[in-house]
Amino acid sequence: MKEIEIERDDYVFEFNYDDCVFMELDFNKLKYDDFFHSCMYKNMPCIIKNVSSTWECTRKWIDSDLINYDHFTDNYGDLEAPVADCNTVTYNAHCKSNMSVDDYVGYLRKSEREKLLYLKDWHLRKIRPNDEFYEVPFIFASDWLNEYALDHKEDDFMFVYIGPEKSWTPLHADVYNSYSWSVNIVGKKRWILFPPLEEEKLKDSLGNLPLLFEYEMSEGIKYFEIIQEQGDAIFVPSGWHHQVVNLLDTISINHNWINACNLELVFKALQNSLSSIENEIQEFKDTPEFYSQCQLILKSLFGMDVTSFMNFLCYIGNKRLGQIKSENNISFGKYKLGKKLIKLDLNSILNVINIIYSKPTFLNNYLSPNNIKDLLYIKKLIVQHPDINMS
Ligand SMILES: O=C(O)CCC(=O)C(=O)O
Repeated sequence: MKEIEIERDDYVFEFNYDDCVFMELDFNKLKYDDFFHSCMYKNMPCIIKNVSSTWECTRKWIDSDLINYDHFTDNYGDLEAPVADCNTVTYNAHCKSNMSVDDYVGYLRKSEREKLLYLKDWHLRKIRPNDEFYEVPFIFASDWLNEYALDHKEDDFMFVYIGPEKSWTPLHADVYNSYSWSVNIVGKKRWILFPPLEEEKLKDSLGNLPLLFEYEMSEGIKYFEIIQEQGDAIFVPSGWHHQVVNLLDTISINHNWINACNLELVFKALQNSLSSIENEIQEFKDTPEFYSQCQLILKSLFGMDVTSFMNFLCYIGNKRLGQIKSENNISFGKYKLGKKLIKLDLNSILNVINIIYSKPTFLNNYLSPNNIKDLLYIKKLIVQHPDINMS
């Protein structure tokens, strides 16, 4: 079993986007520590070549360098999948509806396609858990978000995307301010990525982002334009806005994920979102429901509320505390988490607990007595554990 491990244990998280450069790495030569240092820990994007050559879907989903339509109708035809209409927009997003894979492939097969339909966010791995059509690359295996979803049998963050040439995804940052990775099984994509806060320069006077960044807007804006070829993975760091266009008929596999390296960024994004909501509805500040209403709005805008974040944090914290001594520390059924990585996980959790404790209003208004008890318990165990504290 492959172990994922960091070699050093003195990581200090600092992000400097002023002189960021876009890196290209080769999966066949890559060590976990290299990816960890150059990308995850610095929150910098990269392309990783040659990721999917051994995957079953690379053999089965491609026919003469194009999508193998028959494979999809024969194996998945009866399944339903969400499909976005790239020509129809409501509330700054594409209209989405469900379609059978048979009907969608029927649409793709046509030489003249009147519409521009993009099948996306399809939970095929969840629907077919025994169908091992791809492997999570080891560099992306420290993934608390999908670990939590799988352990709790909740909706996961692992998707298949199928889009014809010219289909596109509007400008956005990922759910919860998470990382994402995406591998092209077949086809080609153009990505435009913006370092955090560059997107502010694109907003209109009401604070709205455009659906798509156009090159005419590029004056004074820092961005990266990246072509992702077949077999390439792209790593999209936390809080980097991005937009994507399929340059050929393309299938990709995409995950969103959170781990020790971006936990603080996720928590800060949640807090920022909560502060904006509080400001937005401040005239109700003296009503007894104010904070519960803020939580409800947070859930709908950010995707998760404070309670869900605390449950997630405490679950991973307790699990890692148990894993420090045990051998029961397997990720995605095939990667063993190294001891230094587990220590790093616990230290990042301790760091966020300390941030929470430095904000008494947040603590008093949003945390339940049980949340507070759980956080204190985890903090005590981490601080007192002879093997954990890295500082
Ligand atoms: O491939 C696409 O169209 C969009 C993917 C994306 O935005 C992501 O994985 O974060």
